[in-house]
Amino acid sequence: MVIIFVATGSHIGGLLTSLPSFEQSDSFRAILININKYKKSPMKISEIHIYQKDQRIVDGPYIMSTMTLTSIDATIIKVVADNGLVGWGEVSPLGPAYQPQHALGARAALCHLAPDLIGSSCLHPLLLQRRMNDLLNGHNYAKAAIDFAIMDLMGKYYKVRVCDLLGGPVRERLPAYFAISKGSPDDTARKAKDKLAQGYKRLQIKSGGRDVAEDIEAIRKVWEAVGNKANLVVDANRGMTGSQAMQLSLACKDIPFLFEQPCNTMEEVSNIRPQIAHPIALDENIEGINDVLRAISMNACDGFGLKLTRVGGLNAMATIRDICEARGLPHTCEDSWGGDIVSAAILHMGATVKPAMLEGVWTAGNYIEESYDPANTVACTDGFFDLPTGFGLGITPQEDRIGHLVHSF
Ligand code: 0XW
Ligand code: MG
Repeated sequence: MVIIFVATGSHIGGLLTSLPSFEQSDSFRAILININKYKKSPMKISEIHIYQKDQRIVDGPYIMSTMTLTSIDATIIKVVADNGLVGWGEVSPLGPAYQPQHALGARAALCHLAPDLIGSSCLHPLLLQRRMNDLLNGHNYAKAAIDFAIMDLMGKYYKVRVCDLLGGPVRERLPAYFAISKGSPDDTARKAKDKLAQGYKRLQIKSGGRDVAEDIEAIRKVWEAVGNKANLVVDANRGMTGSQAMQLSLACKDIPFLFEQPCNTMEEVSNIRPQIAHPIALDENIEGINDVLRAISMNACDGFGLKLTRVGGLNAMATIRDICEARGLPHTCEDSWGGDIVSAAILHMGATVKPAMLEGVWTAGNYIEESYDPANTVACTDGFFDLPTGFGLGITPQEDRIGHLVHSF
């Protein structure tokens, strides 16, 4: 006679005392313990630790149309699960004025969320996202840090990489692009030539916030320097009026480039779109899934510059990725700034994007003086990034490299 028991952990003890002798033997206990081992016990959040780190900008300052930066205030989070596994997250807003994201705001939001997240499952990112939305409206950028850490934990738990959890990588090497900090036309052209020689096939020229004639001269000199050996992007970071953007585009209509976020609002950009000579990508206007749907409904652009933390993290970005693929809208995978943790998340996301849809990936690695995990640092070689190989994000930050602990829950 075969007795088949399906016992949960909590009933094993009682069951054993009431069973005939064999069933009270060590061999039967070993079988039950094995069953219990394979029962997917939910992994729960047991601790959340928040670190603050100042990231000095190497070769700075970093100059865009609306600001000049010399250092970034980064927030790193360490989420410890009840089985001892650790997941890492990070958010590094590009200063307090770039967008409605602020380092102090990120830490305030995380301090608000953390106590209620203790005890939550680490295996259900969608449920966690909804829980966070119930607790705090908006603040996608702060919630993204939690999202990164949970995906990191899930990967470690299931012994897979984050890109596997996001649908699977289409490649192991990701094409990078280089953003040239705003400078003189000659300096910009020299840097463009230098970066092309280093293997970058997509070059972003910063414009706006100065006389349009100087922007036009910089674009012309870059075109003379690199020609069509690289895909050119002119990124105004919202710093132009519609008339300035039209003037620039029409003055350079013989030069192919993608015009990124020329004006401040989606309405201004969609107004000029029919009158200019270049395809348009929206960047700063995209702060979540709904903004992508609004841009599509307004027929406002031809693609996007997508920042992982701004839109809410990896899972939100995966939804946007699929919408863009369905509508043939190429995009980047990037973030405003960030160290190895953000960079790894960018690569894992970028690896799942259909190649024809990926404009390129960007990380702040070139501008950051020390990595969180020197053994697995995310680095660009010959214009490409190698996808991390370890489980989860594949990054193991060293605690003496992630700044100082500011809050623990
Ligand atoms: C080039 N970036 C990704 C770096 C800075 O965050 C700005 C941003 C952009 O595209 O504007
Ligand atoms: Mg941009």
